[in-house]
Amino acid sequence: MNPALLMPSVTLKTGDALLVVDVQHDFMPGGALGIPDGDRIITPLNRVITAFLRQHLAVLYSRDWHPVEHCSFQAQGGPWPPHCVQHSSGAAFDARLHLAPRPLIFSKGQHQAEEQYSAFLAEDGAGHPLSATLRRQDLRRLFVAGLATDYCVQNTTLDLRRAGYGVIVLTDACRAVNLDPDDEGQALRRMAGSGATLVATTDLGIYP
Ligand code: VGL
Ligand code: ZN
Repeated sequence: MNPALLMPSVTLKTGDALLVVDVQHDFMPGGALGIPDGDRIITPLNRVITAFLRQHLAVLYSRDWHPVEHCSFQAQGGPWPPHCVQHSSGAAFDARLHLAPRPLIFSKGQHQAEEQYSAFLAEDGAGHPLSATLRRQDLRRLFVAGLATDYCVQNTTLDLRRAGYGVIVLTDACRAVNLDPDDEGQALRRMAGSGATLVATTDLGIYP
């Protein structure tokens, strides 16, 4: 039997987009809300970004983008230390992350009184949500990678699936906060249960 039938690799095609979730300084080890091994996603993620750009496929970026007194911060009664405050150095993309030549950037969590883990309705500077971009550019299948598996990656994936998009989660290019040690496993199970495909970047057929 053809081994390719046993181990199908995912091939990129028209209508695919890569969504790079919250690869920001504050989520890296040592950052305000540092995620264990968060920096280990950079190398595989950059390889995938390069492959998408080479094939002229869309690469979209979300960022957590909070006002100084955001409701998710502990001083306001929320669960998190202050992080990703708008225009702060901690909110900047990690310096090692490849940015597309004219990156499309969608911000979430900008409204003081709302937590927003999902990037699905995140807005660009002009207020247009990511969901409108997906529709306008006829993007039907999203490859999702970034931080954090148990928050933004999970919530975004579940929203995309509810809206009927194909989702492929790049597991080696994601890391979890794991407030509870099982959070990552639970997030992966929920995403798979929603119909998302979980694959490693090494299964993308983008390596020579
Ligand atoms: C996130 C925790 C707090 C995320 C955002 O984007 O995954 N996690 N704020
Ligand atoms: Zn946040």
